[in-house]
Amino acid sequence: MLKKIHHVGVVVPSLDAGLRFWRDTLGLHLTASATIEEQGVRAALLKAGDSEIELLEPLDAGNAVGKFLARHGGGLHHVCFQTDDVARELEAARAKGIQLIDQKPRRGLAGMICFLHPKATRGVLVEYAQPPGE
Ligand code: CMX
Repeated sequence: MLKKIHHVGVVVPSLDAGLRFWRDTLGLHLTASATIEEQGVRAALLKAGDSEIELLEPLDAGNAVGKFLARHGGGLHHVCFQTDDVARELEAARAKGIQLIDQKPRRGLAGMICFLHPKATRGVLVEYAQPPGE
């Protein structure tokens, strides 16, 4: 079951500059940050009530997030739904013929995650996440 919006992903040119606005100006609490080499990003999660904002800085201008930054100058990148069983949600999406990016869940900053292709949703990149402890 998709329980709630876990986070909204936002691409920023620089994580430090992003934190200056989202953490220091808006006052959101930083809960986690990491470099995720296999995704080619530095990422940070900031708590906003029951949900979070995930800031993403590309490590390389040529990767997918780097191309997004070059094309749009940053901004809203994806929406992530929380689930208690990411593998089951991924199988359900596959069974419905939804175009997938990930064929199986993998580890991300928000726990075990997978992505659906934006072409399947008419332009919105969707992530499912099963946080640790779910
Ligand atoms: N939202 C909506 N559409 C997007 C998009 C996004 N965030 N990023 C790219 N697209 C669209 C482009 O507009 C383009 O559309 P058209 O073909 O209509 O022009 C198409 O996808 C291809 O764009 P691209 O720049 O050539 O990008 P790629 O195909 O290399 O990659 C995507 C696109 C979605 C497959 C890739 O971004 C991906 O695999 N994303 C999932 C992983 C990810 O985003 N990781 C970072 C976050 C990590 C984390 O949260 O842990």
